[in-house]
Amino acid sequence: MNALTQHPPAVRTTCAYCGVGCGVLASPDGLGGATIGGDPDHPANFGRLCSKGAALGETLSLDGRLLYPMLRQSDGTMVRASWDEALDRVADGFAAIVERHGPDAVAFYLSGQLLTEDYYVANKLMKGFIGSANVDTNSRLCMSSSVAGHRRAFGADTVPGGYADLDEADLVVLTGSNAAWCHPVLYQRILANKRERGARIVVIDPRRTATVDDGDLHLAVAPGMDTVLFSGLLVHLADTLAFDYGYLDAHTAGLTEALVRAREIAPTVSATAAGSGVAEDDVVRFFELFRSTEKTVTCYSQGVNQSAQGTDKVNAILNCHLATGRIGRPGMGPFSLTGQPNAMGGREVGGLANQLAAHMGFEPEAIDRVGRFWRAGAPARREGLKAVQMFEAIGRGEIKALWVMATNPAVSLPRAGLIQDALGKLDLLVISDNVARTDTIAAGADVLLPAAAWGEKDGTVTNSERRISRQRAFLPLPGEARPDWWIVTEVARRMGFADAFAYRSAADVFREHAALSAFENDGTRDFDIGALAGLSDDAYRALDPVQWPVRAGEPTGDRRFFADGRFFTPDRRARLIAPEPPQPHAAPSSQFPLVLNTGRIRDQWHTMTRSGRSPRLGAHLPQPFVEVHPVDAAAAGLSDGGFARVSSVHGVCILKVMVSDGQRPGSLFAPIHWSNSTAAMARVGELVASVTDPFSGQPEAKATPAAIAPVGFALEGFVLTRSRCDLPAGTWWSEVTIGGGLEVTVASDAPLAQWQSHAQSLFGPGVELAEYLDTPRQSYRVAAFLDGRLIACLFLGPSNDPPPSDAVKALFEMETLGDAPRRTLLSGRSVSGLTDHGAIVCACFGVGRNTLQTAIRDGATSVDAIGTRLRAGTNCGSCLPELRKLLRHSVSDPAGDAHAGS
Ligand SMILES: Nc1nc2c(c(=O)[nH]1)N[C@H]1C(S)=C(S)[C@@H](COP(=O)(O)OP(=O)(O)OC[C@H]3O[C@@H](n4cnc5c(=O)[nH]c(N)nc54)[C@H](O)[C@@H]3O)O[C@H]1N2
Ligand SMILES: Nc1nc2c(c(=O)[nH]1)N[C@H]1C(S)=C(S)[C@@H](COP(=O)(O)OP(=O)(O)OC[C@H]3O[C@@H](n4cnc5c(=O)[nH]c(N)nc54)[C@H](O)[C@@H]3O)O[C@H]1N2
Ligand code: SF4
Ligand SMILES: [Mo]
Repeated sequence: MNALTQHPPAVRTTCAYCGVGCGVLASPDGLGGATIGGDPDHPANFGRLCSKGAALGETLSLDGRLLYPMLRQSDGTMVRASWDEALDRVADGFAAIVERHGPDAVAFYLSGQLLTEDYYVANKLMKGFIGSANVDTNSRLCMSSSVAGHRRAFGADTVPGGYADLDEADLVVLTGSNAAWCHPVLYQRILANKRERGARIVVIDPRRTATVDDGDLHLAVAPGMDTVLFSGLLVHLADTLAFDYGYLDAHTAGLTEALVRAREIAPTVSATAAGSGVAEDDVVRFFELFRSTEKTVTCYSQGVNQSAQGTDKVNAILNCHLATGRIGRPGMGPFSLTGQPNAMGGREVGGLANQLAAHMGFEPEAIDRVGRFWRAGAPARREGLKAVQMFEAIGRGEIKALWVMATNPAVSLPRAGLIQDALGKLDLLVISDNVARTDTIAAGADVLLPAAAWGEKDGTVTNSERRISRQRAFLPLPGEARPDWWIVTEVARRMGFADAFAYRSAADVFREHAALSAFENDGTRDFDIGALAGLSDDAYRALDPVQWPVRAGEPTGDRRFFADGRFFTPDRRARLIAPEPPQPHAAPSSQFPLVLNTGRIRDQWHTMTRSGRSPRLGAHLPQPFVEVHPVDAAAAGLSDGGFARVSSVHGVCILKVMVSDGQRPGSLFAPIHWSNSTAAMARVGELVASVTDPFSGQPEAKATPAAIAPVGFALEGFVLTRSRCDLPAGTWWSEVTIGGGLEVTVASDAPLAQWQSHAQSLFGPGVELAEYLDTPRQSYRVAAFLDGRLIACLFLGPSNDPPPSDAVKALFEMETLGDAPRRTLLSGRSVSGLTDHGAIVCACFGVGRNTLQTAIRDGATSVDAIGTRLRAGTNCGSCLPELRKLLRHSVSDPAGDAHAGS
């Protein structure tokens, strides 16, 4: 490229997605898009990105974006408004309700996807100036059990170690974590340690997930029974004299009670095995590995946190590390893997309803200190309502105004349907989002505020290892979108708090946040970034990733907490905690005999508002599904690839069946990503009970009693379309982005004739239809052309033999078709040069299962050989676990029917 035509240099920023917090280099193309690469200098990823990060460039289009403020009119319609009108409506609405009903009649519901600066001003406005602590966040559904467990054991919400510990560990225990899919870059780092240093890996998960690599020990724990396993471990460590009594005496309290309780819960290895549902031999292997390996890191995520006993699970894990003194030193320690890009930043500002600010709670001294720092006349004096309680209070009409920022509660909270109804009851529902269409918006927003999105917003995020990194803008603000901190600041000014909200930039907010962390902090508060309080605008702009604490007057550099054995409790000793004996919360009944587990898939992010825009990401697991063990599938009469009705006492979903022996018998697993905006009857939050942990208030999202039964549709097929279209009433559908448009899977009991008569209205006026109907075979295919361009097609067949879409999709991407492909289109077969590559396994290079199987049959019998031949697996590595699985199955079963996804 000639120097004159070169684009501006790449902008260093941080990934939009998970808590690994990878550094990204974004090179804008000047046309609203950007090329994305990993930042080789970022200490979280050293240049690596996973499939989601690598596809960020495919998610930048403005289609479907919320670009202007919108206000509800008295007739119910939403119309575009000016920022002044919208901000006045929010400020006046909140002020009027506070005046009439008091500050606790209003609430904010925030998100770990806000930047720290956004989060800080929202928290300050509610807790400092409106005077209520009704600020909670989706982190309640995510990290709050870890927060509560940390605070009980350490006296503060401190993550002791860092990623480097995972490079140095000799044993990595992953419990309740599908890191291969959810923290992929970190997982690759753990695998590199295994490869290069021989580290052992133990995975504790009811499912055999992609995280279980060859040779690892997998403990398929019974749902919710981690406390039994870790109590048994504590007993075993005691009985084999593996405790570090010097450490226990000098630095901890509570051992006796914790050990007595552990002995009640899991007195012996066989009691542990029986209580946790793990084979005794495997329990012994795990206990021995843990006992004999000093450098052990235990990573935990939602299988631990999202539990009715989540906080006790966390403390049962922490007990084992404290009892062996394996904390605060290189290569060892407990490690909470955080979910969202800024879950940690939200905890730092105090975004949870039971925190005030800067890792301070509601102790009188803290209220006084924060009140003086903020110059707040009437700061909140007691904890506010946690998410589930907050929405219950909304349902009862006690909370009358709610501002939702950067989260989609009508999908992600338990009993999603009930949440949607509750939202509809509010006097004032304000939503700040990037997109114009979500289930939460559909609940009846009164004010929609267009927020700056990733790539446009500017500020900081903190990752799982306490590293603060800059998210930098590399695209202009589209339409009238504005940063969240600006929106909140403008509302605060209009509510009469202009002096306290005089920020001109994100840097202004950051400096104040940093100053508060150090304010009257004599070292008894872990969160201290006082050294950053004096950053100039330029220094903030250029800020390199930095791990906290960064105390004023101390050198910066990575550091571990608790190296000196001093904790943040009043006596500076850590606490071992006696957990409650775990009980399955609602025992399976004859009506709901199974346990529904929910979670994530590799290539989608939550409710898909960003990841759902990428064709590459959509290709991996394109339909909402439920995973079922073969024994349960046979008992219920389910067949792989068919449909099932999954129900709980709260609701019903209809999902595709995936039979997998990786599933624990008696358990079902369904991903959380689909909503009423992207599918019919696939919003699994609908089914989940709102049972919460007594300490953290975190809902149990992994174990809801459920039932499953087959559903037969007469017809099944797909629509490929450039834009959304209205399907006949009663159609089951789910959509995914593909090259050039959307693929909508459809299933229906309507007669073919009804579909045929619907075809014209389906694809709009003026289209030219090419049709093929074979009534005896129940097959109907129609393609719609407008001015010679293929704009949509519909393929339907009997549900036991639905038409495959791969070949048609390849033609659909071409838009204008020559004569030959136009003729072959309705045959559904591929034309020469376009092969049927099967479901995509490697998202980076678009390599499908059929292509991989052919290569394996042709002699590519290792991951490396596949990489050389097809490049699959050579970029981000997210698909390596699936490649290995395909290889395994192709060797043992040459016809090969391994599910790439399971
Ligand atoms: N691809 C992708 N990555 C993501 C996200 C995403 O949406 N998509 N979201 C991010 C966010 S916000 C989060 S919080 C993290 C979550 O990351 P993870 O916690 O790793 O993901 P989940 O799939 O929610 O659940 C992890 C595992 O817990 C297991 N589990 C269920 N019950 C139990 C139990 O009783 N005990 C044990 N030990 N395990 C159990 C489940 O089978 C599941 O495999 O992922 C982050 N990364
Ligand atoms: N059953 C079940 N339920 C779960 C879970 C589970 O495992 N099982 N996991 C829980 C967990 S761990 C989490 S983290 C939650 C996630 O659940 P949610 O937070 O509800 O999911 P998201 O899709 O991430 O929602 C983010 C919304 O904010 C918008 N957005 C993104 N960036 C910005 C921004 O900068 N500003 C503004 N204003 N808007 C923005 C997006 O368009 C999107 O609409 O789900 C929870 N719910
Ligand atoms: S692991 Fe993937 S999703 Fe997570 S921050 Fe890194 S690139 Fe982004
Ligand atoms: Mo999360």
